[in-house]
Amino acid sequence: MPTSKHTSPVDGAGSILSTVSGPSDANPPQSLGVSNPVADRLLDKIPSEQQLAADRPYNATKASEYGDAARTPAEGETFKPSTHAATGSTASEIIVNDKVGDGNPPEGENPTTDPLDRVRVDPAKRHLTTNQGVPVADNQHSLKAGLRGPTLLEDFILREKIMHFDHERIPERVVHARGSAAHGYFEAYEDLSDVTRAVPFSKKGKRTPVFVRFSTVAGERGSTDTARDVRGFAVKFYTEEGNWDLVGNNIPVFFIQDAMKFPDLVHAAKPEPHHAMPQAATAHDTFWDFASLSPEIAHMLLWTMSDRAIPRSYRTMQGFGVHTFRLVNAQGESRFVKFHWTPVAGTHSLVWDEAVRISGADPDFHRRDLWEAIEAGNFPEYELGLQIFTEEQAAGFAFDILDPTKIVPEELVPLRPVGKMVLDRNPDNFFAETEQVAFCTSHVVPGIDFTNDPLLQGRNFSYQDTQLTRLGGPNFHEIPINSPIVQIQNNQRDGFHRQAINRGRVNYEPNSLGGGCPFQAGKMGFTSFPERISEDKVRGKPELFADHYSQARLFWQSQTPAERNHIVNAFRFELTRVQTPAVRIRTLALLANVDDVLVARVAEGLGLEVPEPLPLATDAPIPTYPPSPALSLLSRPGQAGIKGRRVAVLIASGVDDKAVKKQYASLLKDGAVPRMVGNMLGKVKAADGDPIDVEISVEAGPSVMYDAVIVPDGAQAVEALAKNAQVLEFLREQYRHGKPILAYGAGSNLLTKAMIPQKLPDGSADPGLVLGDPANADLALDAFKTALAGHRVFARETDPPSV
Ligand code: HDE
Repeated sequence: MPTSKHTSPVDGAGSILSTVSGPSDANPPQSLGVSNPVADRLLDKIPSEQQLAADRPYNATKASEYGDAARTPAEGETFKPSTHAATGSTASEIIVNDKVGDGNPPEGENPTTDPLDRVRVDPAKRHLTTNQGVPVADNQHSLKAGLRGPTLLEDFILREKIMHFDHERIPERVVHARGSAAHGYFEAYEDLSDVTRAVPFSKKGKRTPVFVRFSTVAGERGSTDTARDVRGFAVKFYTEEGNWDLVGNNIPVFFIQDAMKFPDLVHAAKPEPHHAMPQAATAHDTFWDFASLSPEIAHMLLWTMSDRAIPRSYRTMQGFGVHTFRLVNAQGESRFVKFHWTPVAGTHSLVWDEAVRISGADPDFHRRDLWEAIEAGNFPEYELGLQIFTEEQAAGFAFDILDPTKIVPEELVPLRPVGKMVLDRNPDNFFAETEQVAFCTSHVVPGIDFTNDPLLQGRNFSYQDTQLTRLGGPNFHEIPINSPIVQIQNNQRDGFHRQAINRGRVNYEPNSLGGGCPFQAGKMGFTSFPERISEDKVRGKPELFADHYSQARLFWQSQTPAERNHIVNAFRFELTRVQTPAVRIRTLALLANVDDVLVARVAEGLGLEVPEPLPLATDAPIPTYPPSPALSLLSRPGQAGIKGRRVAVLIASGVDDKAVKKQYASLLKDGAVPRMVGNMLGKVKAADGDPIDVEISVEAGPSVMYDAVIVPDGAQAVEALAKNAQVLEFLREQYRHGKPILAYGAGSNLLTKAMIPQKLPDGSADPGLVLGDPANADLALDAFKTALAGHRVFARETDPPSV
């Protein structure tokens, strides 16, 4: 044992002033000879740091890392330094200036996780600067050698501005490139701690901030919102135990059963590689070639050819976690769970002809709708429902719960409503938030765990990996929208765009020089559910995955007649655009395994015979299911009434202004969004009273922008409107797309001119066509509102359309 002890108060001071070597064992010096605040802190720092190391003679938790003991990880040991200086990087950290701060280094703090306000930038009363903060005198001109001379390389202001502009784009997401997002919160209805320790469910009324991004899958960043496609429904919960990302879709199943097939699926669905067409569409040969050779896709195809793939709004579509996940409680008990989001506004979709026209009229249709709804305080709401079931229940199902092409029918495991999500704030900046948000299925929190669904397992790699390229490095968690609301503390360091300035020299664990911090959390931390596995290492799929058709059939049989018609039409449309006859026939052979009527109708639409069905992948008996009404879009009309519905009020000179304004105000009062639509902008002269401002022309806001239309009374107005073929087309489209139409008095002449039938094709009364008596205007308006709340009149549809 070294025994040397200093006798003079400065003995050993030189070692404290050095960064290499020192006495073997010594009392610390009492003085460094000089005295100033930094040296005084150094005099405290080094001995205190050395004491910290001495306080930890060995790693006491080491033994707990082995065998059964490792199942419950021990909390790391920590040691309190005698001075705060001990764990600092430098004694000079107390020096104060405007850049380094107040000289009072925060203990146990990571301000990169503070609320977003810390990075919201507002230029009020500020002059322009460069990125180095240099005031910019002239933002109009580059620096030239003479007014007519060449631009000088010296112009650092121009170069910085152009350089930044040149690099404004980042790679778009390889899938789900087109999206829109909003902030909000999730509020729990009840305490679910009996089934999960996940904090968002820990007590009734608990609110957790969320950021939600909705997206299409196949289209590029600037593609249309209303393409036929699956919609992403990704929710980031900012919990007190870290971020939980529930990265779901608006359809509860998926195309494939193993992550290995994802690149093939996406290549087949994206524009064909030789000519890069078509954009945002599966209606082309390569998709259907792949699909018809991958019969596990059958169930998903039924969903994507249904109206689910053309939602009316992000506010009116469901969301699903798709995979089976686990819930784990504080006792370590696990149950399986499926996540369902159900829109309070009901599930409503577009019709295909309308979706196609919207793509031209307003490719931002869904983005605009979400933005406008939130700006108006009409906050989109979704109820979260859980299907919770045990391993024993799962073992009794006719399908494998690890197969992402299967649902758990609600008749088998009902939905348990557990909370509500409200989206109540638009982002400040699309790029900083919506574009830079990074969802990863591997972001889970204690209480939520994975299953062995082979798609989910692959996703857990993919999402983190893709951010490296998209967001430029491993520090994407520091981008403000991605940082959690709780501390990030670990020994990960450096990399592109690192923002945290880690204090101290300790960047490893275990350590003694940092007092053991940050230490492992032990049982309060995330522990994986210890599922027992004893199997051969293989490539392959479980046998039940080989049933490709029973749930596709269940879906088809659960649809209303109108929904079935739409599915047939969608197959017909997509396969008509396909050019290779063999691909069409093979797809029919696939559908022949789903339903005889379905395949016969699609075949007829293609001018083909129904071929022999594709061979089945299994001899095992195929399960049958009773129809599930919950699978029809019409089973969830919602509770929003006419809130958020857009109504065109057609006007022209001669309109009865009092009546029109009254209808307008009444719709507004019920939360609808009326607009005065005319031949062109400007004022129209009313029959009596004040002129009315046209808000938008039929040209700029065609029929597909509205959920319904009101045609006013007034012979002169009707005559003016009737002269505009766009108005007549407007009304015909309203009719064709099943939308409620209210015509007062002479307004019905406009309907006649547009050749709109007054009865349904089967001769019965049309509930969406209200011919109002101007003398009894309120009665008609009420009938119109009821029709509007009911969304559409599918009974008008004929194939081909008669209007
Ligand atoms: Fe994704 N998916 N995915 N996916 N996915 C991505 O991650 C991937 C799958 C979903 O708004 C990418 O950050 C693989 C199913 C949504 O930012 C990428 C597989 C479901 C979003 C990726 C799947 C989804 C993505 C692209 C099969 C529904 C958008 C950019 C193994 C449950 C999230 C990114 C947002 C995005 C990979 C299958 C939903 C490439 C490998 C199943 C909502 O990592």
